[in-house]
Amino acid sequence: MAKIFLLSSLPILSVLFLFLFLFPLSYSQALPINVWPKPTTISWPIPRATPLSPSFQILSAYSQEPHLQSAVARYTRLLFSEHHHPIVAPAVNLSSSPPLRSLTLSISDLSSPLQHGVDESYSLSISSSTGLANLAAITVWGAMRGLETFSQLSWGDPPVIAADVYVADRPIFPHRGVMLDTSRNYYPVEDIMRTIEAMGANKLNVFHWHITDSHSFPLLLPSEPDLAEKGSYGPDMRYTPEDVKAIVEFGMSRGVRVLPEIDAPGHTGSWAGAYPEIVTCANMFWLPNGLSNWAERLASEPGTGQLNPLKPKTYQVVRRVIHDVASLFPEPFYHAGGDEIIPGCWKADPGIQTFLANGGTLSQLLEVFLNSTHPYIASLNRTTVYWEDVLLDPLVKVEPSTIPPETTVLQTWNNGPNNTKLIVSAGYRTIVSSSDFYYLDCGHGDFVGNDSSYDQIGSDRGGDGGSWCGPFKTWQRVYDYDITYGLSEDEAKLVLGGEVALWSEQADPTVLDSRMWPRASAMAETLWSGNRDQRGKKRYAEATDRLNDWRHRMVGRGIRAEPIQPLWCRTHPG
Ligand code: CP6
Repeated sequence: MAKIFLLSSLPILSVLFLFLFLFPLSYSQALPINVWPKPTTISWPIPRATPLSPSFQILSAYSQEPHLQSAVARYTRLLFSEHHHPIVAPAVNLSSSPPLRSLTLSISDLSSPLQHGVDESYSLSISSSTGLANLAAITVWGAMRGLETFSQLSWGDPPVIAADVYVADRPIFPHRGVMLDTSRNYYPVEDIMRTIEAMGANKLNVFHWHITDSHSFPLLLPSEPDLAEKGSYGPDMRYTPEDVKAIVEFGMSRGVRVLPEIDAPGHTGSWAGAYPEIVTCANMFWLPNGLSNWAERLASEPGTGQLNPLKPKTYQVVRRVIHDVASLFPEPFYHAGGDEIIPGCWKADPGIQTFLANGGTLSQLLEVFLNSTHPYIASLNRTTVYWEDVLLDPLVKVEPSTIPPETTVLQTWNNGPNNTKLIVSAGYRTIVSSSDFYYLDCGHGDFVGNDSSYDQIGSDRGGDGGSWCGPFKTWQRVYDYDITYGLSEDEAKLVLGGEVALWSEQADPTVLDSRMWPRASAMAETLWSGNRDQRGKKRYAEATDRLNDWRHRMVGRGIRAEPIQPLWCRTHPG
């Protein structure tokens, strides 16, 4: 009986054996190679390295694709640069095979444009016996992801590369973004480009550019030049159409879309320099106890200025702005803002007072604005992205028919997973940037006592008359966040991805890199391949060493990412 039992359960036992002994070996033990974000599958049966031949070449038959060619040239340089290394070289032996001579690219669909949902998968194999490596991808953009992985499999000077590795990789979420606010403080073009460069290296693919706000309007538009001329911080703090073209091109060469946001109708105080007649409460400032004039102003934020939905002139200006932005940015998503309408700001206008006295509501006011702008944006073949407020803010939320789900994406920010659920259960696609996890600006000296003293002192980030978004988000907190938490499978399908946000009340180029990196890298991995190991456990310990090495590599590439640990932790591993 016992014998029969043993015999019949032999297959089960052997599976159990495999599971208990081999599984932990192959999965829980960190490979000595560090790639960030971790590929979906990577196998390296015998950890060994092979030198890159001094005549090593990336072979691409696609010279007609200039963005790919620029990536090939960039990665070839990077592989042989002395600055691109993990903190400690992986402790592996050199293989006895000849050096690696080439990496050959093969791409099946050269014409897929860089847009939402484009295929970013790739597979990569490095064979030491033949001295050849191959990178296969469906699209140019997938090939760029594979080139990045290839570069991270290499280290040393002269360089070696992991031998006999096989990688098959693709992202979980199609939208993996970084938002940068260039209105509160100005960022020169080179800082934006450096950020996009780092994004590509982290396999992030959407640069959400919050270009304008109440503080400044730095975008020079051909049909509405007065907005920047009167609304920017100065002539040398404007983005010209040539700057925009250069940034968009730079993004294409890194597989990063540039998604513009012109926030309206709220957050438009800066439009009043050119058009005071279409902006309500333009000379008033938002404090928690009500609107205030300049003399009483204590906080560092103008807070508001709102476009007047009842003035026909508003739509002449807004449409020209939308038209120009759509012709400058090829991106099929257009972010139209729609956040944080402050009722008191609209109520400061006599025309709006009459509208409300006659039974009109604030929601109807916002509907008037959206009904006159959303169809226009759609007519330019753009999907409109709004902040969640247009659906969720009880004071101004609009009829869903005003924002049809087919042409609308809603970006959540205010209240974590519950808001995400409200958005997707109403049938909208969503981008998650919950401030509790993904707002990177918060927590640097913004809380200085109880609420009222905080507002009086006014040395804070000044946000919105007292909103407080501390404490500082650690990389672990960013990494830990599951953006589809609490959603059904069908609801989760409407989550396009996520964005970390760097609002700039207390950020400018001097702190850009360290505020952004490596915390944005943490989200990059969670959205690319998840934050759990093969057994479903959160992979902090393993991720810490890898992120530490990745941060070091980023610094080598000119990104001043902040440290997450002392060097000692990698030079004296446990
Ligand atoms: N500016 C704009 C902001 C914020 C938003 N929109 C913001 C609100 C709360 C916090 C941080 C930033 N500064 N235009 C919200 C989308 Cl905590």
